[in-house]
Amino acid sequence: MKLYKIAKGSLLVIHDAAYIIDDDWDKLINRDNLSGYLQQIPVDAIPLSDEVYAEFMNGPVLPPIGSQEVWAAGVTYLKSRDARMEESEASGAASLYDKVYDAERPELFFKSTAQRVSGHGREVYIRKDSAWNVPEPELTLFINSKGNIQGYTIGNDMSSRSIEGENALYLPQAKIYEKSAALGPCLFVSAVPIDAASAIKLVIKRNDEVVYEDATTVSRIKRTFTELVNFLYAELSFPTGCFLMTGTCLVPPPTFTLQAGDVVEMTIDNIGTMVNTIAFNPKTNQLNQL
Ligand code: DO4
Ligand code: MG
Repeated sequence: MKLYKIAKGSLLVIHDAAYIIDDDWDKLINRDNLSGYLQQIPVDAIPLSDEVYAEFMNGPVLPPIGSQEVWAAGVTYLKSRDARMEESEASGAASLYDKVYDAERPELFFKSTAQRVSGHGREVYIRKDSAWNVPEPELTLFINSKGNIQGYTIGNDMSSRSIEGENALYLPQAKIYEKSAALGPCLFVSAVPIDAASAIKLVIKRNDEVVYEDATTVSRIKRTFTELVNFLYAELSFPTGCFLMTGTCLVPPPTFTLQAGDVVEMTIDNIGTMVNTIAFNPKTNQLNQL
């Protein structure tokens, strides 16, 4: 089942039929057994006609988030560990990434408030004070307030490799700025955990030409989702639930950096494709001293 957040409420797509749900988004998704609740919707509701459904799907889709915080896990795939060890060699921080990959405690960091999150079909930003920028496609969990995973979406954990590589203590600046996170296009809800064989694919286009393309599967993750959730919820409460990006498994080569106008397409089996265009924030100014 796919649950979309749209301007008029929520759109549920189940067994090739679509239904509008009127509930408040936070209330709708923050429940135990979300999949059981959604499965009951067709019993009382009338499906949308094909024309109305198509009209909704051609309109803007909002990121599937209400008031939740977005958190992220790091260095959960070998690819991320190796890329970060390489970029931080000069700063002397390479061993941090090596150690955290094997440690019992995972790397978890705050990524975004809901208001800074972008969505499918929208822009994400690169920093003007960063020379090396990449998107990070991440399977993202929606966890309810009780700590139970209720759904999955695609997360774009935009990152400045030059700022993080300069000094690991700059991580919040490399990761948290306006529109540095995107979620979408929908929440995939299932009674069983998402298939570990699900493929994650990243395509980056510049002037309509593919400049980077790669894919792998969720199964290559080092940690279990439960392990990540347990550490995140150990001393934090999330009254309306929380989104957790589970780490990147794809990193473009060191010679690659994003440019304004690039189009980033992230696809995860069962969830769909999220497309973002890269831009600079028109409201910020380059700092003179940099
Ligand atoms: O250690 C820094 C961030 C790691 C990260 O974002 C990732 O592995 O996806
Ligand atoms: Mg990441």
